[in-house]
Amino acid sequence: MAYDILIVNGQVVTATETLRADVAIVGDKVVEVAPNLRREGVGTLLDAAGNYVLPGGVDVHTHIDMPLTDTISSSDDFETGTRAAAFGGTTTVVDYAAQSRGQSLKEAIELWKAKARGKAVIDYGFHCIITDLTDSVIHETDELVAEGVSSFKVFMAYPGRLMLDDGAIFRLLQRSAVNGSLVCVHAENGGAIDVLVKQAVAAGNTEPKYHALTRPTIAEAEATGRAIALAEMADASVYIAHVSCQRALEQIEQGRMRGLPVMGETCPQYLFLSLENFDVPAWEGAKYVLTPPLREKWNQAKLWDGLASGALQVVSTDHCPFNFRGQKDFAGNNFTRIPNGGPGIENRLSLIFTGGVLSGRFSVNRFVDLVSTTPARIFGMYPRKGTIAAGSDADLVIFNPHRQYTITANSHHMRVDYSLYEGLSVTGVPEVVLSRGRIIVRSGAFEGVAGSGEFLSRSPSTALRQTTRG
Ligand code: DUC
Ligand code: ZN
Ligand code: ZN
Repeated sequence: MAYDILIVNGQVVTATETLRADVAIVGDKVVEVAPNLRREGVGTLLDAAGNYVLPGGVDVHTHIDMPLTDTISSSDDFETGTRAAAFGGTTTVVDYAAQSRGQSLKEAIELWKAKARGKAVIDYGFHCIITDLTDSVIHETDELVAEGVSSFKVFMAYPGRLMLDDGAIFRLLQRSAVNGSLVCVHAENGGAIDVLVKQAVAAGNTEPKYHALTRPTIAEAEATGRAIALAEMADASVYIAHVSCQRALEQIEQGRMRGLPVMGETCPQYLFLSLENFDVPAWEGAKYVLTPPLREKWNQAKLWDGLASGALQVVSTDHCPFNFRGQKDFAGNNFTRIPNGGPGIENRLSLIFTGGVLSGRFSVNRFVDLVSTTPARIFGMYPRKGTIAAGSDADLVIFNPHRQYTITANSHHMRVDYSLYEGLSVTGVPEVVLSRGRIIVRSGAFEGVAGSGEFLSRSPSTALRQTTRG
């Protein structure tokens, strides 16, 4: 059998090994990984000399084409957002489809499928955000798992809008233990935060930095601990989304030390940015209004340590872009009206490679584990996604670990008018990106096709408990 594509001369990196090997592709699958594979009759030969060959990145936390209000949606649609992901070496996203009050979960998923269909350039799955947990919604979670939507998100913040109370979260966790789904939690104490927000506004403290100052780390830590306790009572696994600070991380560490199947992700913004980013002229601070918020800088080192030690298992982006002009700056002089969220889907691999591997914090294998393998495992996509092995999808990145570049909004591909990392120099660039055996990015040019990405039906993760106790 002649190979359609053969990648030669590269160093193949997985979560567990680094080897000099060729990677052979037939159709949309990797068929062989071994040294010196036959070159006769090969369709396309890709020379990866001097480069790593990585499994495509798996970003399990994005908000693409997400309506925030009647008039504001996140600024990337599934074409622009997944194209930018591809430029950054990410070949799978799991986006958050949101249930509106009164809506069935299936309606939410159908709506998100319609947003992605015909547009996505890489494969995509969905988690479903539950904002209205009725008896019928509880039953519906079983059906969604059967249809490949095997994870849900709940909010402990935003009372009256998105928040579920502890009883509802507990019921969902109990059900997840039965149907094999995974509950992802936005852990912040919404009731206390809302009081702090009202007090800040009443005192005239309305600039963007007060968004961060009214959401203290203890509010995140308390909710993280409560989510873990609820999961323990329900005998369920739990996944803590977007961990931003040491105090919340401690709660995860303590849970895991007690043998509980607790998992946590962090995001590049919490590793590279801090409260110091609010030291900019007046309303430019709106760019950094994210939830959970940016923290005091010393937390960054603790989060990196958590990634190195295994206390945190995933780096996702929480890509939720809003333009500075026309979306973020529409809020007037009031932080409560600034759309929360920032762009990042394109920057994750370069940032984590630079800050993690090149800074000596962890190995290139741990890097692959954090940005690809473990997210694929936790969310029921492994080994189809997240590794390089015979039978896996040919989602691959030829990654140049030496090339340096400066992140700027002028040169990024996300449809948003600013970068959280403007002017930051990083090293590590995806030179060639393949999605299911098709070259979609090569030498800085896009070669993919809108609509070629497919919906990924994800399994309940049977390996979950072993994975997390390891
Ligand atoms: N939670 C998220 O996961 N993303 C954006 C804002 C939020 O509250
Ligand atoms: Zn959240
Ligand atoms: Zn999010």
